[in-house]
Amino acid sequence: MRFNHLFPASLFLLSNLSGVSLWYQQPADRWEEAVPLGNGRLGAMVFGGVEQERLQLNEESLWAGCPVETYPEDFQENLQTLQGMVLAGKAAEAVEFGVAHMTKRPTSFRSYEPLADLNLEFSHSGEVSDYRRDLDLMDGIATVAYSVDGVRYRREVLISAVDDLIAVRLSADQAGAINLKVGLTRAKDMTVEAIGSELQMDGQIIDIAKEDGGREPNSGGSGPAGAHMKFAGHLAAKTVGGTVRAEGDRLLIENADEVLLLFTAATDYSVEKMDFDRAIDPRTEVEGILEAVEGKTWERLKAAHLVKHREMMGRVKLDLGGAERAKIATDKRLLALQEGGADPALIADFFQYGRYLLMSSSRRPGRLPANLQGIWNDKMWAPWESDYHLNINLQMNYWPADLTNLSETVDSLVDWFEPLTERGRFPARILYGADGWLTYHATNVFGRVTGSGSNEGSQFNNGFLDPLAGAWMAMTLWRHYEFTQDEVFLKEKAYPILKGAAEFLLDYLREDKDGYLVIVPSTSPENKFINPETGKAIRITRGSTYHNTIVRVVFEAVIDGSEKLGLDSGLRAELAAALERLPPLKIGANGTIQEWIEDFEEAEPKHRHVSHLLGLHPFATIREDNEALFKAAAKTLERRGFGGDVGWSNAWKTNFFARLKDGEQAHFYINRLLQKNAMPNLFTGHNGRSLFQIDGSFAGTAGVAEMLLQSHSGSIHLLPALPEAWATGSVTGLKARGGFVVDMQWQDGKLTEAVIHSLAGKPSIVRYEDTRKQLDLAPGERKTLRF
Ligand code: FUC
Repeated sequence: MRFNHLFPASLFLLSNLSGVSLWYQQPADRWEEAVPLGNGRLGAMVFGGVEQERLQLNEESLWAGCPVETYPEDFQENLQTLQGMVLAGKAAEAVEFGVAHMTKRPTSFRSYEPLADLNLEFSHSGEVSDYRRDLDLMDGIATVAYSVDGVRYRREVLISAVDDLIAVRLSADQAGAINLKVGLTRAKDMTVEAIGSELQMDGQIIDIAKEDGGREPNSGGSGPAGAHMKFAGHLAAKTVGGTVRAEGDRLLIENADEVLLLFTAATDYSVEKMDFDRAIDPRTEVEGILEAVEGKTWERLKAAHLVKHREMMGRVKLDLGGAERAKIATDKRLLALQEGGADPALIADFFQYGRYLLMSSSRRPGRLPANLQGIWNDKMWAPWESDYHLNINLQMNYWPADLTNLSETVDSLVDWFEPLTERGRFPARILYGADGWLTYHATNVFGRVTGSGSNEGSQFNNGFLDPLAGAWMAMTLWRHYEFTQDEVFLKEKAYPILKGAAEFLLDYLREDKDGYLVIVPSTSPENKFINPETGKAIRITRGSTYHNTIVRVVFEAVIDGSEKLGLDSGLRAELAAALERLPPLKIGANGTIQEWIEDFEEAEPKHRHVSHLLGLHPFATIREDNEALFKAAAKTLERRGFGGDVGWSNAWKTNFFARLKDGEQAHFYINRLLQKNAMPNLFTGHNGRSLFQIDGSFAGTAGVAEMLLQSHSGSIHLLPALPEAWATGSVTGLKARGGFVVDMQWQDGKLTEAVIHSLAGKPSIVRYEDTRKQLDLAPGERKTLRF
């Protein structure tokens, strides 16, 4: 088939100029060129091929494996031995001991899997012209349009959160022109039956042991073989004109004027049980969803979807200038940026795309958080299992949630996190003899709460050395409360979870030789220092700055929460006393914030993690009013540089520099993220532009917001880090802590007007440059400030 790439300007005018979209003049060749859709539970990547359309599908809970916990024998006794070694400075022996005695197979778990592919095979011949595919972010609709043999064809795809299904609508400008075959395929574990105008798919994941030829990328093992999660899907085709009938395991549609395909899927997973549950019949679930839309037309489904989608996406509008570049295809704009051109409007689109991705991967009807790839994964064994990583990645996923006015995306996180913390009480008691709960750095839908890693070394060094990862994650709930001021959420969700985290930490702290309370053994994700005695790189120590910061912010939050709720005065006093005894943040001989309690040299000075600056971002223990720490933080970032250009790390640095009020450096890093890490569909990679991870998108979006508005230091700081490149612009709908929504306009680098809308009636101080204004608004009241 010949392909005419030219796209006439007249067709561009028909496209949606007022919205924000990704658009292309050719179909996707690779997955990283396809565009994502999602409703929080179902996901699809739309390729937009002319003869072969592929919709790569996901369902959020479809994981291989089953619940597996690994409790190393005699852990508590061995922990005491290990603590003794670390406190006595015998780091090398401690690691050897830990890996040998405090690990257990299977060290890891299986992967999040793709659901299926929905394949549409069209019988076209002749030259294709006027091709265009786009993803309208404001509408949540992917559209493919092209002409063949004088007929203009149009394909629209949406995933409705209202009706919980995928809808594909095919139309043409001539009657009877639509001919195609519709099929559902999967690499394994699924059968498909075509009956009349419907396709029924039934699945049962069969995990195969390595010795029987199964795949095992984790050398420490990933859990037992067996018949695990079940799933089902159903597709119904309706046509206007023409015919539809079953042919083999596909549907054959002939001479239709219009086609509507409705698809939904379900598994037998239960988030309450954190397991599959044979009492759930996925087929029944699917039938229920499709019965509820019986008789609904495309127009009705689309209208309901648009109302909901536009309401959420439309809460924030961002204009950084340069909107005329929207007439250039997204991949070409990205290339131009990667070659050094400026495109502030592409940064604004990337910002909106991050919001779009978050609401598409973490929202009801979904009950699970956005995983390492959001919800989109085409690999039977995804990198890092596409899991929930709690030593930076899952935290990042929720940085933009409240800030960019998508607070309800946190609900799906809490649906999963709350039962996870309940499961985490057992290892706290059994492994540490402690109250409260814990989770380590990598977990999954089965609620893994014991250490994991690809092998014993990783299980110990990344996993068992970091039982504080969950406590860090819990601070996401505290921030959600700070933004929403939702007292019921505080009382019922955030406070009890944080209290459990604090109880664990309190029991786990030990006194060191200097009289400080420290976590021991301790680590700084996933960096090593040079052991001064052996000259070798090692991770284990006591009281890393990372752990000290987590302990501090969790204790402060629980003290604050308990005061607000009038609860737990005894615990509050204990936490306050412990806070006094935590090690202070230290500045090392080279002027940087010390990553470890001793002034060790980093094994990798440019390491992607910058966990010793947790106090700069996302927390606020390193603030402007402490000039020495602020300067040392800047020096730390200078020394770290952009390291290996890991996507999420470049995105984090945008946030760090925004907090340092350094708009130019923040701008450098958000550009660098797009230049070094963005793929044609604006997903970002872990290794340069490959190895997709969603966290770069989410942290990048949060970073843009932090450049425009900050509220972590007791004030609402307007335009704290505006770069020269965004001299004139506007934003509406960003949120600030204390229950505020903020709109701003600025010109030639100066704020001209801000509207502060109070939702909760809390007092606040509004800050711009050196001016500070006290605001006392009633709930629902708004005030316009002119500058
Ligand atoms: C953390 C990071 C890696 C990667 C992984 C999923 O462990 O150190 O770079 O992002 O998570």
